[in-house]
Amino acid sequence: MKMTLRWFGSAHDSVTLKQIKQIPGVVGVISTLYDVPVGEVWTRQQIKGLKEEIEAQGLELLGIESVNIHDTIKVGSPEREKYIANYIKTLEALGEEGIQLVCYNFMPVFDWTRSDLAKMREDGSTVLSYDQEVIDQLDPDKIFESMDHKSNGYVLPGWEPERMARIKELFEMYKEIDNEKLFENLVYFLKAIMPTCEKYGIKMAIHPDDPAWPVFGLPRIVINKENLIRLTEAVNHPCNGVTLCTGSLGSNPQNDIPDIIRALKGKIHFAHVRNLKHHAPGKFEEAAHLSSDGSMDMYEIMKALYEIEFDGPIRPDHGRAIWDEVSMPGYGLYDRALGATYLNGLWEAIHKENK
Ligand code: DNO
Repeated sequence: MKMTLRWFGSAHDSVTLKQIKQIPGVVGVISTLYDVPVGEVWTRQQIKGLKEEIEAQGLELLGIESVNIHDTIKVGSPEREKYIANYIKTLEALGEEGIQLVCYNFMPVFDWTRSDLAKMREDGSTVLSYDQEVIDQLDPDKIFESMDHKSNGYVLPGWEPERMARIKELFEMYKEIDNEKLFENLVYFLKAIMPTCEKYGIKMAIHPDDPAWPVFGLPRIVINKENLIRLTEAVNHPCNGVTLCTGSLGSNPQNDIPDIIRALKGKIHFAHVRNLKHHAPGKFEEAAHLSSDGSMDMYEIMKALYEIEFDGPIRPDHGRAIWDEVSMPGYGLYDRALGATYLNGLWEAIHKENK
């Protein structure tokens, strides 16, 4: 595996490439063109600029998270053809620049959802948390405000203000869309882009829905082993794969993560590894990466990745806000650096045990 950190670009991230370079064992970053609106074509020039900035600090750009999918593709309206054509142009530009991993999600309207971005823990650190009862009280129109309010002034990934301003319209678009329709539209999209992915060796890695169940009555399909396998079989191509996100899939304790990893051998192109603490069904908070701080066995997760010979990029995921750091919630330097080091430690031990 290749240890990486997510980086939002110098205009949007509180963390610098120089700091990332100093985390032992981190060889690259996963980044994006944060300012390009969803659906627009990325140019080679823009991608080259990003790549060169990263390489100048001795790091590699090991993948994109995310090239987001336009809502017309998700709902399958006639305008999707234009946006699929744009997506293909973006993939071509990425391919020409040698980028071979694209993470994306197929969640309607909202990307990841949390009820609190700064839940105070006993030790004074704060974490992102989720409580279905709180979400159920919220008007979906208002959730952007409540998320934005606690974002420390950063634009949250997937919560772009220009999309959120159209939230009513977005909900309207999904009125007729159920799980099956959404799945069909996903398959349609993947089939359309696979020839381009094949040409450039670009691996598409779908990110699971977070949390792994329907929110605000919107359909959600990337939520468990069965659905992930169904998707990899529906478009059975080496470029069609998964971002194994332990935190998203693990929001539902029924999901046995090591078992999902083994079942998806060869289909996991990217891994997000983090821990959660479950309080009750539908209620959890994010934790430090360490197994004993949350509900997941991180050793078993890393062991399963080792066993399937996972060799793609991996990254620690959301960290706690600690040591007075102010950053985009979940994306500070300190706790993610601790996470990367811990995951590297587990990997080294597993590797030596297996020699
Ligand atoms: C949140 C992230 C998501 C993820 C996208 C992938 O912190 O896990 O925004 O990057 O869903 O497209």
